Amino acid sequence: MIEERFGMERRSFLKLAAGITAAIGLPITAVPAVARAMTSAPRPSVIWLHFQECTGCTESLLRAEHPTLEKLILELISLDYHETLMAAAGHQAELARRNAMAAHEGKYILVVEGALPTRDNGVYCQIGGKTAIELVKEVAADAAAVIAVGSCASWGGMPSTKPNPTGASSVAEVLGKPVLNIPGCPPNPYNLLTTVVHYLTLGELPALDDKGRPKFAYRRLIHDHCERRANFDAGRFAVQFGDEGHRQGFCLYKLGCKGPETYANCPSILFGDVGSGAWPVGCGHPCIGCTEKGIGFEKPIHALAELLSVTPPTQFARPAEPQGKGSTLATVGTVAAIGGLAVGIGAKIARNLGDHREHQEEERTGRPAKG
Ligand code: FSX
Ligand code: SF4
Ligand code: F3S
Repeated sequence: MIEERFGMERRSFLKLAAGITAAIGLPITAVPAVARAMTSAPRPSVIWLHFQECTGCTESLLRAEHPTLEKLILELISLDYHETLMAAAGHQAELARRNAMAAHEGKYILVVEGALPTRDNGVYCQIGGKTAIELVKEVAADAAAVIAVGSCASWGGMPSTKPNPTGASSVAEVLGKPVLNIPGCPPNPYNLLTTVVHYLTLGELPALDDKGRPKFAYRRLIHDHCERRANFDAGRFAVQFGDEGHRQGFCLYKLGCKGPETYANCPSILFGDVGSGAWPVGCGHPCIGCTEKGIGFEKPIHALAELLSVTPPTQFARPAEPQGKGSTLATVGTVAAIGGLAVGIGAKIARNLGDHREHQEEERTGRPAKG
């Protein structure tokens, strides 16, 4: 049954259910309850609206492989309106939306993908003769929950980039009330899946942070669970795309990586189910902070990130390479233990960054740097 319905073996399904159970913070004994909710809870009706966006959120969901995530998500919900996926068009599509709203009044989930233009009474995005603002208010009025998927819907994202000619705004701003935000451009589909399973299992949405994001996915800095973090702590940086440090997989901080000021679980859950390294930094590109309002699409890609945390995590082995003048995790740990804690580590990091600035100066001028 599981094989047919979800397109995956029972064993893989249980493994996935166990992963989701852990992600939503339930004990391992809750795995059967989560699996039961996934297989037998009534499928909630979902109305999915699209506004100013690139449809990358939907695309990243549909193109996920192994297990076929889209099959799983589409099996858990009853997707009654989705402009990209529905066969209906025009009046038929409008009818499908109205029918779903009437049949599941107060019980359906509204998912919004894309920002909403608010300038000039919202005329820059209209569907079926209604502006995005009118449509989202109408559908949200009787929804049991509203989920903003992607950075555009969560905080304006790409369309709200200055000078923001259309006044692109988030769902929460337009509705004037908090909604559940799953930012990312695109967001990781596992975070939507986990949110849906949380709702099916416990009958409520997961706990949110102060930006409306589920804590299970956005409570930690990317920098604190990045596989290159030991290189950061050791002062080993790529300084140019394609240089030796870049080829060696060193830290991308100096190329503008925003991992130190961006909260998301990208390095832990990866993208596309193709194995390790399948996330921006893993592929050699600095994180642009796409999940973070005020960072993604706002801070220049090469601008240095603010270091929100300087305490090294303990889960990574220290890098084995002989290069670099920085400390090892062990010495950093000792510095912390001796009493400097973040201050000592901050000084260490500052020194590593300083070494690098000298190096850049030497490269620029061709002369040894002073000091
Ligand atoms: Fe936005 Fe989603 Fe970026 Fe694109 O639609 S979050 S532009 S990936 O697709 O809304
Ligand atoms: Fe990883 Fe970026 Fe932090 Fe370097 S700065 S450790 S690449 S998140
Ligand atoms: Fe976005 Fe950075 Fe993750 S760019 S996808 S938040 S690594």
